[in-house]
Amino acid sequence: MSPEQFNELPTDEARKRLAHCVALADWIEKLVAARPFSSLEELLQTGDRLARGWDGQALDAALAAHPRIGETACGDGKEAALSRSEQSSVKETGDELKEALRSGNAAYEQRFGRVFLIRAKGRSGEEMLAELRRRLGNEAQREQQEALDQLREITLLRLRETFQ
Ligand code: 2AL
Repeated sequence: MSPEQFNELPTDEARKRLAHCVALADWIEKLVAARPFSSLEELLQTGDRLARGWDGQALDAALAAHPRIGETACGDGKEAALSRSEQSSVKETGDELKEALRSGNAAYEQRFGRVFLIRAKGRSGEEMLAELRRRLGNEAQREQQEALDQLREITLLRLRETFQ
């Protein structure tokens, strides 16, 4: 789909075309309402600007669509397929790393009360484990901001792919 085609869609259809980017109806609504876009860059910048308004509540709501790092997303939806492709680097890693991610995820959930979120695309399993361990040392407010930044990166990657 091109930005021009997106501009022309009925509101409901336009919402559906963004549904896999993030499980936040408000962000989708605002991006659809911001049409028409004169370029892909403008569309992406608007998506980014809107995502910078997310808070802790938005983070908790959106996490529902992000399986743990190292756990294959089930389901045949577009979102699950995206998640599997984003996390493909972990699939090829060894059992030791998978186990380290599993116990790191558990420690993170105990410490912060939500799933560890990281933009997986472009990162190896080792890199994600190192980030998980580093972020476990964050103070809660700082970690919430890092998680929100990661959520924004994932969403913008998915948005970009929607228009290719
Ligand atoms: C994910 C996911 O499914 N894709 C991605 O980039 N990150 N999950 C997660 N817990 O961070």
